Amino acid sequence: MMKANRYVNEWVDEQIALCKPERVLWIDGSAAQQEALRQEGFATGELIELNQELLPGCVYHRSDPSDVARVEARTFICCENQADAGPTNNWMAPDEMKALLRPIYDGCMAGRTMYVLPYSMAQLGSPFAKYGIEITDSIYVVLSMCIMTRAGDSVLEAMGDDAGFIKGLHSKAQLDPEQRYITHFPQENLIMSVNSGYGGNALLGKKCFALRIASNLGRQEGWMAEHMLILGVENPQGEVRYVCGAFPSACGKTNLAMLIPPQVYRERGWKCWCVGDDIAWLRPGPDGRLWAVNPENGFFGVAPGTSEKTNPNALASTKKNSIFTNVVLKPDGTVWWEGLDKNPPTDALDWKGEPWDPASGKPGAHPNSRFTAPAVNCPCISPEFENPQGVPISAIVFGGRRAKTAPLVYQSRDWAHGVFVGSIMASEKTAAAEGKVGETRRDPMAMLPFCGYNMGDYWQHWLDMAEQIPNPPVIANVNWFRTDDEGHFLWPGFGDNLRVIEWVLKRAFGEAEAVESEIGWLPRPEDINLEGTDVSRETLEGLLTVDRDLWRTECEGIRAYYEQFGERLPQELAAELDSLEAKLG
Ligand code: GTP
Ligand code: SPV
Ligand code: MN
Repeated sequence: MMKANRYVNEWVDEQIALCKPERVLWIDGSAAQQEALRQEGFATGELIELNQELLPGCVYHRSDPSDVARVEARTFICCENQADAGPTNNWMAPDEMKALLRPIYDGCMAGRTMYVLPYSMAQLGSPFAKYGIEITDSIYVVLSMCIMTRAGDSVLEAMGDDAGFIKGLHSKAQLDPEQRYITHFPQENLIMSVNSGYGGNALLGKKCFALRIASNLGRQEGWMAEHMLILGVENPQGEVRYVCGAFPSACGKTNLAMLIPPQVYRERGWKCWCVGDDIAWLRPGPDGRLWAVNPENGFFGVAPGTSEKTNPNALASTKKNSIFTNVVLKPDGTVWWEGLDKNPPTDALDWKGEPWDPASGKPGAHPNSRFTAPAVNCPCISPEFENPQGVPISAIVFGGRRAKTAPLVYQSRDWAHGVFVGSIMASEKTAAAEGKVGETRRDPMAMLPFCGYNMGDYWQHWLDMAEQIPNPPVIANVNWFRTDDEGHFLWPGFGDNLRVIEWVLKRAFGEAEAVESEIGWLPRPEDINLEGTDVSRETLEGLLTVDRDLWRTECEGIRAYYEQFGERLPQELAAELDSLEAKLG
């Protein structure tokens, strides 16, 4: 067992004194220890073993029915000044929050084991890498973090005598929704999460560290932490170009990241490579381009809708050493969810563990049920996935679910206009967070729930980055979710999204045409390859229209949204909005 440095030990000792566990176990990252934890989880019922012939190394977990998604209303940024958290974050003063949390944590691990988990976000030793310690009382969290990050002794070794690790204290406590808090102290690199055991609330390396804390670090240190997938697109000449994509939760990042080219593309030699499906850390490189790594080591993907047809690479990733949460459990020890196939099982248990009748009309899997799968399992994982320097980014696409307003794709005129395009993103709400599904909300850069400081300052940071990247990626907006008057999607989506990405990447290299519109550059219909689809030219023309009336209304919404940022709204963005309104007349 590797010895932790004294800063780590001191902090862990303080948490032991607070949480009063019966015992403490340091996670070393070994397969033997993980197996022992699995066995313990089976014994306590925290985990259920799945069919080891069909799903070797896989386990099943149900979270508490009150604990199935991120809780944005109970997520806080605790910095000294409320203005620094900004109007879009919940805020409490650090001392006040700590005083509130102390009695909740006091003795919360009595009779339980405290697990101390050293982990790295990004490849160990990479210039991007940052280290963390997560303390937790959940075996499910430990095993999930062992998939999602690089964890164990090797991290303590890489940390050496450094005091600069990110501290994360997590306890399931009583899973009491009334006492649930997901809190961040950016000035202390500290995360405290209590009374939840699920997803982004509890796997502290993911949204809490790699986005909310890391966005603060990035601002201080001159880089960016973003809610983005990273996709490598190899053209028939064998050249691989990389694109990042920021879409809100449950809006298609995992699907685009693991895309399989349409048949006509495959026949010509196109290939796609997944570098990351949820988070990108981006730094300016010595060549003036922006370089990205995926700081994670696995996928925490939405299960419903994942199928052999929509995302075979994601499905293949889950076939071994994976965890399934809140899906349907079949009597043969395998799993099912809505959209997997057209044969809902009979005699199965639903996500709550109750006998499930597919004819009941109730979903068997929770809409935010997920798989946790190692990145190495993914058939299309990029050969550059482990590259400590990351990959050079040629394009950034923003996108959301917009039934009407946003066209299939448009390109920004330059970096500042691209920042504007990201800042005005909006999307219809999904099941990935608590609250009403379907309502449109503004979600700038898909970072609304994840930006760890004032969103106005964050936009300024984006604008300022331009100075460090003389050779910036092009920025575009995409929308796979435009519908006809009956609510049917007009664009086939999934693999066919490559047709749009191809145009965006060609624009980045000056290889494709575009026409100017009020909102930015649009492809001409002939610039999007429709070969092998049943999308008509007329449908595509419809997908590329910009409805001036809708956009005028949109501008009113943007103006109202911008207003809440007051002085923190960058001048350049205010000017972009004025200019858009002027163009629309
Ligand atoms: P998080 O993990 O929550 O950040 O989500 P994500 O952005 O990775 O979303 P994901 O790829 O898991 O997709 C969520 C849902 O969107 C699934 O139900 C998909 O089937 C659906 N979806 C993804 N891509 C497309 C698309 O191109 N068209 C349509 N119509 N649906 C899509
Ligand atoms: C998201 O909601 O964007 C996710 C899932 O990726 S969670 O880890 O719960 O944040
Ligand atoms: Mn996400």
